Amino acid sequence: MIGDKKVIFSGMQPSGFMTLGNYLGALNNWKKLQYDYNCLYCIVDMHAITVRQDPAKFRKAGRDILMQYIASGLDPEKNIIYYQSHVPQHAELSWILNCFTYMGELSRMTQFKEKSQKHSDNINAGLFDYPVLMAADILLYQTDLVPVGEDQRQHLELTRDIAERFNSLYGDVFTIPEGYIGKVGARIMALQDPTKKMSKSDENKNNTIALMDDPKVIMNKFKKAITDSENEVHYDPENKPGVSNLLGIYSAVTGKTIEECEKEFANCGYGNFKTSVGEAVVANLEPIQKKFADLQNNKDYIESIIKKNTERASAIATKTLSKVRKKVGFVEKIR
Ligand code: AQP
Repeated sequence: MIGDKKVIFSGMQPSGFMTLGNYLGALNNWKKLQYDYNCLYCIVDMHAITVRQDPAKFRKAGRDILMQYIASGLDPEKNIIYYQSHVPQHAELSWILNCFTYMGELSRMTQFKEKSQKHSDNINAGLFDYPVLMAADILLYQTDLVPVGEDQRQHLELTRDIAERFNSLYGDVFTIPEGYIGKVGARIMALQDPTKKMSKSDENKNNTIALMDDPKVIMNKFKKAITDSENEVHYDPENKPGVSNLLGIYSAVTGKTIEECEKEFANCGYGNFKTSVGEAVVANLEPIQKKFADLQNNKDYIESIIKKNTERASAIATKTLSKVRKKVGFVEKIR
């Protein structure tokens, strides 16, 4: 708890340009949480270097994501919005927690197995250790709740195990976090291959809608989206993954139920359907794109936000870390 509100921690990797999937699946929900919780929304750049990044593109993506957080409606006064690499306590706690985590536990992590297959030329120790850094992110802020999708559930379980192990040795140091089960955010699939999720790092840009894509580009990508040969708009993710994905997107951006959307597009050919989905997305993103452009022209404001929020995050992180250092028996620092 901070004050009288529970703490929520979540983050996003600047591993590419933020997509409609990131927006509808994560940010859109984060926005709703900011009124009822004390939220930390981190840009997890240290996690992102577990796969190779081009430094110039990575820096730009990192800068943009912070502005996109704000442009999408996250209030930087209410929430703590900051870069993981600006608060070195993440790395420090991560090292300490490494010494309380077993190789066997990390070897069982599904994401590690998947990512090592995908990046078989670069199976680095950071990739293996990713869940411990994530545990440090969460435990540093005495987080109560972590909004996690299915793919991160195993990492949260490990975080809880590490925290319980540490607490059983040293007393109540860490809050044991729980998964935040809220309204499930839409899971958005790749436009050209609707059986896999839309991802920032996808090399085929026709698979993704970037939050900052030009309206013409967005319309074109929707026109090219894969559907099927039935020419009938109804929701059936198993047999009609392309159409169902487009319906899911339309429902998420308009706030209409899937049933309402199905009715709206009954007897409407796929061409018109795709155009309507594209137009709804363009309309939804327009105010975000406008706000983003304003923020880009306001460097001083952005810098002040970064400075203030790093200090706010550091203050909490320092408190937890001092306690941890004392508990494990490190000699006190002389100030
Ligand atoms: N397609 C998606 N639909 C719904 N939600 C999504 N998220 C990501 N893709 C979709 C949610 O966005 C947040 C970002 O998490 P992340 O940046 O830590 O990593 P990720 O989930 O691996 O996102 P990407 O875009 O797929 O990145 P890359 O390409 O680097 O792997 C999470 O809350 C996630 O659920």
